[in-house]
Amino acid sequence: DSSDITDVLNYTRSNYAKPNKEYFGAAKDMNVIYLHLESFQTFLLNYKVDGEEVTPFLNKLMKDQETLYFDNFFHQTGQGKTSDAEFMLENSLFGLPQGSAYITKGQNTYQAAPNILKGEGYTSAVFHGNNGSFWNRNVIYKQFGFDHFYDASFYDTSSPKDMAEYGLLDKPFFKQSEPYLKELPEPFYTKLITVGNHFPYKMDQDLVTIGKEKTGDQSVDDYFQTARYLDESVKQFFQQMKKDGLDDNTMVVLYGDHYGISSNHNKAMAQIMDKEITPYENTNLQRVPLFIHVPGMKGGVDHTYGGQIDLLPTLLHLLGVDTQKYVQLGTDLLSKDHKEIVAFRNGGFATPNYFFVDDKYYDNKTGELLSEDQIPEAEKIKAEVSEKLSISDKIVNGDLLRFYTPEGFKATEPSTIDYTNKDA
Ligand code: GP9
Ligand code: MN
Repeated sequence: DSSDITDVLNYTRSNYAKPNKEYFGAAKDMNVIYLHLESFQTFLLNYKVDGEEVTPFLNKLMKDQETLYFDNFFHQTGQGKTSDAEFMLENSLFGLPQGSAYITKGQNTYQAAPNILKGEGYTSAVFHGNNGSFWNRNVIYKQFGFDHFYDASFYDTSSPKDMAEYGLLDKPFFKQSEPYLKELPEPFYTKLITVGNHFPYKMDQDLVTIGKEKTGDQSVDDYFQTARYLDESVKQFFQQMKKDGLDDNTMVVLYGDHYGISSNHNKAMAQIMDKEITPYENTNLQRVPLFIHVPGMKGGVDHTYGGQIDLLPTLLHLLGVDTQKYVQLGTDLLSKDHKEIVAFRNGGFATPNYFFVDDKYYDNKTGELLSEDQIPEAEKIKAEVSEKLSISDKIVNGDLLRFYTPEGFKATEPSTIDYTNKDA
């Protein structure tokens, strides 16, 4: 009931991490573009097939002067896969332990990024070359306050060569998104969701520009080809932005949504990684990339441990927006108060010192199994992780945000939002 919101507010208030002065407002009033890198795992970066880099563009971006690259960033998704990743990014709330909150909690009240940023003068939009109803997006996006949703009906999907299993391939998708993006009033908050690098990673051989791997496991071997295509698509997108004069006033955030290669493929992955994929190594593989490119900002490689739940407060602080009054479960990755405990959806966790996986502890320097009594703080961290997850579940299951409206926050009435394509 409504008294539960008091516990929630006590929790978020005591876990608040104040912004880092060096970065607060570094992207003030800039446009925001999220590039959702489908099924993209960190191990792809700097990986070579036949002596050739799979992701030359992203490898360069890692070293860019104005890009922060996080090499200890993890996905925290569950069964809701893409939708869980989106849910965390828009709300700083976890997806549910079972199913997808996008589907079962599509009518809840949220304090999502589009509505928060509307208060700062932003227009918001999502671009995705698949049907709008997939993952119930066309319903929940209204609850989040997205002004526009350019789904498949806004794109030319008539050429079979341009199509992947889940919609328009990334190169034509970025190309066809250009006119819509240019039309948006600035500043804007947007996300472009790619689909080309999706299981089972089959790609038209005419579009392929790098060899396959040779483990004999089809999806593992082909993964590098679709990842290369995604890398080229992202490069194309950056070129488009430059041409359109968006490069000097836009913050671009690129993130991997979840793993692409599941643990069913550990035998082939052992050949790729050149080591046995133990539960410890499997957890290492749950890293996904996070790039934050801000014109004029001092970049570099940041080794902070964090996850998708932490992205919204990080983003808002870079935009110079105070987050203290919002209910967010993550903390700003750049804050000195950020705690390096990455909670996984199943109760496991990763810290710079330990991994906790399937009820077992591993030393994160050596990968060795540890017993609980070798780690003085184990109980405490485990309890913190389960509290965080259960607070999040309480909020989402109880639709608790309807009982608390932060001062000055105003959500757009969902029934006034219309995503139908009038020209279709
Ligand atoms: C489809 C896409 C894929 O629209 O976002 O979702 P996933 O299968 O990765 O959860
Ligand atoms: Mn996905």
